[in-house]
Amino acid sequence: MNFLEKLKKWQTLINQRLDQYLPATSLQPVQLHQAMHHSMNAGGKRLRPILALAAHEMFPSQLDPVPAAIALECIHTYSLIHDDLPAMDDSDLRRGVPSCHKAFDEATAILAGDAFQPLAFEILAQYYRDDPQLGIDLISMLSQTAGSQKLVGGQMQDLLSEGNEPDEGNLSYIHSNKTAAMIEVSLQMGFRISSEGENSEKLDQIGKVGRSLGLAFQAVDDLLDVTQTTTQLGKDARHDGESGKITWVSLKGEREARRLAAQHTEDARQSLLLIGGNSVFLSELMNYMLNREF
Ligand code: GRG
Repeated sequence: MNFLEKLKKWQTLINQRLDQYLPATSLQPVQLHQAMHHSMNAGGKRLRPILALAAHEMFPSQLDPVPAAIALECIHTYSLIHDDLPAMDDSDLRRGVPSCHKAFDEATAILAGDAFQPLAFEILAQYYRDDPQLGIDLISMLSQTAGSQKLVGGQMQDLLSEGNEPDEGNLSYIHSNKTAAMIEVSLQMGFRISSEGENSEKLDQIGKVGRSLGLAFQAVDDLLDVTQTTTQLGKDARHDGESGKITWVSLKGEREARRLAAQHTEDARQSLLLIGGNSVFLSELMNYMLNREF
């Protein structure tokens, strides 16, 4: 199986298994569950779950990494739903379909995002209960990442910075926390479930891979915002500039943003080499993420 076939296979696996973990749309309140399904099934790339599966594959274990992968996608999807709200990024389009508050209404979108958060932790508690230490570690890793000093903190700082003078230190803080933290924890959670998961040095090292990869991912995201169309992206193009957001492109220009993306990807690759194991797919995934067009 080549890289793209395997990527597709894993995307399909995640999409199929997701149905098992999400409350059915027939359950009360139907509108809330429909809103959750609307955003979750709108066609995301499932990169964070796939990063978790790829990190697990480096030193495979008998344990199933898919529930952890799905917990990650729950937190990611909540963050997208809330990011699109009028009080935040005010985006009408996400994953090629109307954003949750457009398809439903603001209150429903807030609640759908809210509901994804406990769902993520419930999935981890349920599916790793036979290994309580593993379950607690996974819950701890994901809750720290989703919290006020990482994902939520990065988002807060991003909102506070709109329209401000560009500041490189501030931009690094935002990107490290709003974007890279979730990529880092995706690799770390997948790795924690692997047979080397209790090796704290290697767990730190895969975190380093994730930080570099996350910064590369954000630089590519900034570039795509100015080079691609709304149809290609499935979300509003040129949105960053219009909302006065500071990005690597607005701060340093397209050329430098491209150089940074390549440099961070190379840093991630060098860090990955130090871990060993089967990193063939993860290494190809890094290239794919660097060269992605949406
Ligand atoms: C609301 C707490 C809170 C956080 C929001 C996700 C986020 C933080 C903001 C979205 C805006 C943005 C451009 C973030 C950085 C890059 C990013 C997370 C892009 C979206 O991820 P993809 O491309 O999306 O993996 P899909 O739809 O494929 O899952």
